[in-house]
Amino acid sequence: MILKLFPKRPILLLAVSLLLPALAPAQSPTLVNGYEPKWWKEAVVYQVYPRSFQDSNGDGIGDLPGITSRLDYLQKLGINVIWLSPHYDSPNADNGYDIRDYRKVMAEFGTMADFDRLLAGIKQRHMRLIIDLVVNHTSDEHHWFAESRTAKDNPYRDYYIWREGKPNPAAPNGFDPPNNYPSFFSGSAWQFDPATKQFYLHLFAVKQPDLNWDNPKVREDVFSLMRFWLDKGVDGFRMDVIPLISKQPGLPDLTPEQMKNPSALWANGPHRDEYLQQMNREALSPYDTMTVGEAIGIDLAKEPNIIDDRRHELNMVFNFDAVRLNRDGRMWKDFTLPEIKAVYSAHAAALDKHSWDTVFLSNHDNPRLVSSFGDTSTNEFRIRSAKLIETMLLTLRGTPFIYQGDELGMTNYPFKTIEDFDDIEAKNAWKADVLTGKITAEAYLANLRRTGRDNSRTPMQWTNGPNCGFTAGAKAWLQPNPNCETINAAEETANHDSVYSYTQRAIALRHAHQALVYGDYTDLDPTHPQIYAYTRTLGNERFLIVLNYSSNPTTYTVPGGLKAGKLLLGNLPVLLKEENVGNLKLRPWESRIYTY
Ligand code: ISL
Ligand code: CA
Repeated sequence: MILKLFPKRPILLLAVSLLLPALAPAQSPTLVNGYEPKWWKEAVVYQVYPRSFQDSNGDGIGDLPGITSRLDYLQKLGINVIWLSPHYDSPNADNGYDIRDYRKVMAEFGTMADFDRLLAGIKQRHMRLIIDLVVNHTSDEHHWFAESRTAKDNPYRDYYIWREGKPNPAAPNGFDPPNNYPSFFSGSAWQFDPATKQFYLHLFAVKQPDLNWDNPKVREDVFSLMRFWLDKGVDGFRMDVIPLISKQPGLPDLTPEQMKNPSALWANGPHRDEYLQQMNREALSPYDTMTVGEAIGIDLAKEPNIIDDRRHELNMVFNFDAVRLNRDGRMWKDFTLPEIKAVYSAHAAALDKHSWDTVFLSNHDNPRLVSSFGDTSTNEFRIRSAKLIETMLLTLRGTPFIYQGDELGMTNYPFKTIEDFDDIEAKNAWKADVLTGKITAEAYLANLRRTGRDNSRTPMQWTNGPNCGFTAGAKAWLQPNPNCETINAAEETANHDSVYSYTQRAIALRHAHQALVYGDYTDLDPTHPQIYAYTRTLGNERFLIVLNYSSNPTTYTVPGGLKAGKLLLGNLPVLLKEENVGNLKLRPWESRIYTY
């Protein structure tokens, strides 16, 4: 058509063909059920904790070549995106969440060439990689901080948050901290630094000083290191405690009310959204990225401020309402199925089609999924409940995240003494609470065995061999769980009825049906104490998911006269007569996905 217009003028023709697209209004994407389709909405994400995934050189510490050697295993599972917990140079005060050099790979994990090989291997298998962006704080060994602490007029001084202490002759060093902020890892959030006789802020460990994001140079340096990894071909970021970056002006003391949940204040600073929009503009928008923020302190109702796609900040966040249902502060607390269902109903109500959700019940900061939300009273119930929970995660609305080992039904570890633990959060609290007599050692350990982060950090269980096949070396950095005797990838990848093989089938089902991604979600029976029954519908694609979240059998009548149609996937063999019926005979921890 255009040729007819300009027969004799090729240059003009070329110019017009280049210009026209720019002139034509941007094609609005074809929405699916009102959602803008995106690869990261259709993805299933798998979190790798590199220290515990696979050791390749026998030093007992997982590493990047180890992960590369297991990419076929992940591809076969069917996952689309790998979230790699921090791989950067770090003195490991908090296992990598304390970064010394953002452009260098941790020596224990390998070299930059190892990283490039890992990334290439992931791309070859049509998967993607997001890395962990830890920029609320750095390591105190990062050269920015090493410079900053030398002198008050050092050009990097304002990269961190330094304040005068309150004179108090009785206090160590003669000063009390600038305010009453507590650290997440026990004690004050302020550390006195003798060199300049001032305190610096560290909301986490003493070796994790908080960056001052109000300093535009800090933001520029962060955006530049993000571009460094995006230019390498990384597909996005999981952002560590990112809402905490905008501090309260004047840093006044917390009120007694605020002291009950400081995150709620710290996560809602005055410049948070401005800085995230600047980050999106200057570091993310030039690339096709996925971003997920770790939104501690953000109420569900406020999440759209960060994830509504019209605000150009982040794609999604981790909300902790579900995963921390079994916690009251640090203490374990029992929970009920209606409480779980209430979380997802609240999410469905709070997040419209411009605000995409995440679905997860495990990560490297929480105890093992099946031990916390399933039933490990028998091996059979461990397997069934692990499959049931994967069914739930893979059919609810939002991008599902699987943590390494969940696909095997790995459990908590039988920790005995405090010496068995590695986690700084656990060790600091032991000093702060047990050694000061606030809580007995027995009570503390009993709770930690159920809630401790190290439960998820024990090495991946590849075989029933020495060190569970995690390392050919004599000793792993953290003891592998002896139950790899029965729970291991080698056995499960060869067993059609294993948690691994079932999870593979559930992921394949999600990939095959857009309704399980973009479909409307309806909880059919929110108050039922034992059954979780919900639908996902998109046009004439209609799915009914029924989960018997209990160790007791039951006969369940699907509400609203709804008939369960064809069975697509069950975690137990199901007799034909259980299709096209309204009454379902459900065994303990049985899950079924039907059309209807
Ligand atoms: O909830 C917690 C504190 O009580 C933690 O488990 C956790 O510290 C919090 O969720 C923030 O986690 C992130 O930042 C931490 C790091 O230790 C965690 O591993 C990371 O996920 C500091 O970087
Ligand atoms: Ca190693």
